[in-house]
Order: sequence, then C-alpha cells, then structure tokens
Amino acid sequence: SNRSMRPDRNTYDGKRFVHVKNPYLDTMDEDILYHLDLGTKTHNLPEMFGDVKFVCVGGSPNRMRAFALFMHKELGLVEGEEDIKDICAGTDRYCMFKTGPVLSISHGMGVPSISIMLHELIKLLHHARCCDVTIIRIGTSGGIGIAPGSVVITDTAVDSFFKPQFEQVILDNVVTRSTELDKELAEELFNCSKKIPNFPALIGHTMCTYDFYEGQGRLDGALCSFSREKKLDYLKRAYEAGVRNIEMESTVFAAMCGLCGLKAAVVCVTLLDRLDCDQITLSHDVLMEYQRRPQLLISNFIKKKLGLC
Ligand code: R2B
Ligand code: URA
Repeated sequence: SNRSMRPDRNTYDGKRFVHVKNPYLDTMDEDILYHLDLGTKTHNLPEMFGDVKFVCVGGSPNRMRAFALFMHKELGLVEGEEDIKDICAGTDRYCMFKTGPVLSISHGMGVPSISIMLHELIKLLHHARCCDVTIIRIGTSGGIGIAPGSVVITDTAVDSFFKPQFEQVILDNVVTRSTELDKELAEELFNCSKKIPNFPALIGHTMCTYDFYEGQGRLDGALCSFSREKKLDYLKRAYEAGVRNIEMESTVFAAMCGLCGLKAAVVCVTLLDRLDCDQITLSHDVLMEYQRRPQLLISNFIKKKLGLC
C-alpha cells in the first residue's frame, strides 16, 4: 500500500503524529477547547491524553459512557470503575471518558455537531502529542436490503448523491473533500467480526445525510412531499451504488480524519431495513443488544491490537 507514503501522514521516527493544518494555531498563546471545557493553559494535555491510541466516538453520551466501562472491564485495568469520570463534565455539549489508551467521546447527532467535536478533539490529540492514533465511529443506522441487527463496516462514506465526497462551505466557497476511509482497517475489523459467534457483519458504503426524515427518504416525518414509489426507487438506486446503510455523520468524519492523518473507521449497526419500513419498532432490549454489537467488535479489535487476545 502507498498509504504510508502520503505526505499528509507526517511521520517522524516512524511515529504517525496527529496533525492540524492551520498555520494560526502555532501563533496562539492559549487554545481553549470551548465545547470540551478543556484548554492548553488550564490542563496538562500531554499528561492527561499523551498515551491515547484508540479514540471511539458515537452519538449518545450514555452509550459512550457504557462503552468506556465495558472497555475498562475488557482491558482488565486495575483502577476501579468509579475513577472513570466524564472529563468534559464542565460542559453538557459532549462527554468524554478515558480508560487506559482508549478515549470514548460522544458527538451528538448530525454533521455540524460531530464536526465541532472533531475540530476540538483533533486539536486535543495534537496538543497532547499523541501518535499512532486509530479513531472509530460506532453508531446506529438504517440498513438497505440487509437484516436489522447487521453491522456495517464502512469502506467509503458517500453523500446523498452517492458520491464519495463531503462539501464544506468555507466563507462563501464550497470546498470538496474526499471521504475515503482506511480500507486495510475496514478489512481488519471485518476479519475480527468473523471470530465473534452469531455476529452478522459486512463491508459496504455508508450514506451520510443531513436529516433523519426527508433527508433519508422517510414517509413518516412532519413533512413528506414524495411518493412511496419515489422513496423505494431512491433507496434501490442507493443499494445499486453499493450503499448498505444510512446515518448522519460519516462523510465529515472521514474527510476530517483523513486530512489530519488519523486512521479512521465507521462501524454502525442497522436498526431496520429501509426497504421494509421507516419506523424503528424494536423493543428496548433488542435495541440495547443491537447497540452493543459495534462496541463488542471494537473491544475485540482493541484487545487484539494490544496483544490481549
Ligand atoms: C444515527 O442515528 C442518529 C439518528 O437517529 C444519527 O446520529 C445517526 O448518524
Ligand atoms: N440512524 C439513522 O440515521 N437512520 C436510521 O434509519 C436509523 C438510525
């Protein structure tokens, strides 16, 4: 692979540092990560985060707390669970938990919410001088033509037009960024999934939209101006283009992590098959079990990487 030769991978002594691409950052005497309630003068970021190797992000604060507690147990770390406190407790925008080399952070719903968090998280990893970091989004999604409960490992994130790109408006220009993810990492995760009994997983494209209802072709929003036939035609064309699930953050996640030299993956469980329905009718217990599937896969992956299994 020619990945390691990419100039934006900033290697030094064989270490892959997280890099920010902003000449102004070096000229700032202090950097306040406002939405995380952290800063370079108020916190010793290298001491707090310098050993981070795996960053897991997901929409819901409670799910990301549960993931950190699960990871803590799986890593067999000595300190008690009570030591895993919300590092961002000073703000209720996002929450963050750390256990050993694993950081677990919530990002809320949608592109603007995750993008604010990622700007501050990437700067945090840079200020903390972290190296060789892998970042994984674990989440929920709507499947297309696959059984509910299947876990989709994204090879490429695509937009609503099935294009592998993210359009960022900057001043009054539109800048188009690539949404390719690390194919080797996706394969590695897929191989890892095969070792878990009764674990339906596949690799496919993930479509990222700006809305859950009209933006995902649902017939059950407060507004709907298209027919059932048009909806199905759109979703079938998405399937033909390789799309296996729909969610709301993957394109900007892939674009920002790619530009900043982070090895990135997206792993989402599907809660329904959009060719069958729009409403999520799963019982609470089934929903909770499905939501734990990406967590189980990632914990196995991390343990394997750390030589623990
Ligand atoms: C998946 O689930 C959320 C919407 O229900 C959204 O954050 C996403 O990407
Ligand atoms: N999340 C989404 O974005 N869409 C779904 O259909 C389910 C979860």
